[in-house]
Amino acid sequence: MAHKKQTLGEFIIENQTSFKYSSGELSSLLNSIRLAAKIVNHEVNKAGLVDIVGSVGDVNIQGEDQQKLDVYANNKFIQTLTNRNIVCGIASEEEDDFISVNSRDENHQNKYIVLIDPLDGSSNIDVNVSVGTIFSIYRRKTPVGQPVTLDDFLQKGSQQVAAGYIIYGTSTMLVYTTGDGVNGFTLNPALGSFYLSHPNMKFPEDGKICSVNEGNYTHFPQGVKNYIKYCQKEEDDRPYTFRYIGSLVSDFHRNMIKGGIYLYPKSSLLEEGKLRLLYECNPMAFLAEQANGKASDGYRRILDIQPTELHQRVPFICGSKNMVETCEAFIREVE
Ligand code: AHM
Ligand code: MG
Repeated sequence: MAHKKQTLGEFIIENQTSFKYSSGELSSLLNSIRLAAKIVNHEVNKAGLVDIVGSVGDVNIQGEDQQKLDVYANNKFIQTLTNRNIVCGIASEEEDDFISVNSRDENHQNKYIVLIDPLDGSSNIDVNVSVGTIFSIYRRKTPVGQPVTLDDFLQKGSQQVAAGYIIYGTSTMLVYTTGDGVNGFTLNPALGSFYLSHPNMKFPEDGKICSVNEGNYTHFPQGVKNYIKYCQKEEDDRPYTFRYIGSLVSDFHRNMIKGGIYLYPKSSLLEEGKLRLLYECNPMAFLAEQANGKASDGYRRILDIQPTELHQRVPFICGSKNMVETCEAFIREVE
């Protein structure tokens, strides 16, 4: 007999009590992300139809052109999170500084802070390739009653209470963890509801997919070059397949389902790599570990890194456990 599929809303409520700080606020916060995801999804789907793609003219803190949909997604998530009056602070990859949510939370009673990459992989929008939203949730460190400070945002990834992503792909999915495994929900656009479609997601321990921008090969450290050559060698179960979408969320999602490794190493062009520790690497690392995978900068567990600035970048190696460990071994062998 076919089972009625659980909606994301039902799942959040039913799992609320298993969450150690359960007070309903985290559920409410996750629900506001679910709402913003639907709104942004609607807009992303229209991107080819209306004149919404293209640079707005602004240049963000990373020195990149901002696309209109980035701005739209950024505003929608911030607006939705602020309106619900659950968060005390928000930091976004698209904002220079963190936002202290004073407008609603005058007495600074709210406990949660959110870090968000509202539209990751946005260079893929104008060519109809999947993009994503990445979010990361912490409890504040400063006592309730005081305004948030930078320290609230510079917490180690291991302190995350929840993290997830939305993938705007052939179908739209919301995948998240609250530290008790990873679950994936697919949006039924006709009904406007997310349904549990991928319960308890796990990376296979080994994989055969390697996702890396090989255009940067000559600039990679020797250990990374050696690992790439190893992946390409005809031996045992190799060569592996190389697949690179250029949208972290999509590459991660595919590798989690099929088994694979994603690499954005440091290079002579980008000394710290490209990806941001707080908005991209920490949430993906939390998801990876919750799904039996692994995430490292080549030497250290991503979740153990003490952040020193909001927009900090870090080399990122993430995916099936055995593949990440082999890659780390190649990197260590050289240095
Ligand atoms: P963005 O935040 O500007 O979109 O950049 C992050 C994206 C990742 O999603 C993707 O994996 C990577 O940048 C691709 O970078 P590159 O084009 O250098 O390979
Ligand atoms: Mg990004």
